[in-house]
Amino acid sequence: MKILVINGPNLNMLGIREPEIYGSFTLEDIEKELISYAAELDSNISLEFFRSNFEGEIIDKIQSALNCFDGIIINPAAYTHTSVAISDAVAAVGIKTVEVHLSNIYSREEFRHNSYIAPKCLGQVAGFSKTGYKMALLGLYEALK
Ligand code: CA2
Repeated sequence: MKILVINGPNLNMLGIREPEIYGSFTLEDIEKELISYAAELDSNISLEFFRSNFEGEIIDKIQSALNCFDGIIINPAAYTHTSVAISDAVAAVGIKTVEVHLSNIYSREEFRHNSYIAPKCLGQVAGFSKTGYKMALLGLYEALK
């Protein structure tokens, strides 16, 4: 089972800035934990990680997943609230996708309450910090196996 994990803009700043909102761990910490968790769940799970600040690169990566990946975990970061194009890409490839947010976007500013991408996803996990990525993987795994 091949799972693509996509992280959007500014998430490379984790562990460097704003620890009071996003925690003091790095994106690499999240990726390492997810690799360990995947191995615990099922040795047949393989993960590939991709991170970009650019909307078009994220769309290219989603399109390239067609016929290559069984599932996608995506934290689109700020593009969550703006990107019809990423939403269209997720719908176009038809790959089961789970949206993740470290923070609870519904308890933050009003503009963060809408996701253009979540309606095209199997589900959304928000507010559980880095554990959310593991929750997303478990949900995808159960849906795909
Ligand atoms: O809670 C999440 O995971 C978000 O996707 C994070 C985005 C935000 O725009 C979404 O509304 C919710 C922001 C990512 C920025 O990450 C930073 C990490 C450390 C320091 C500064 C930014």
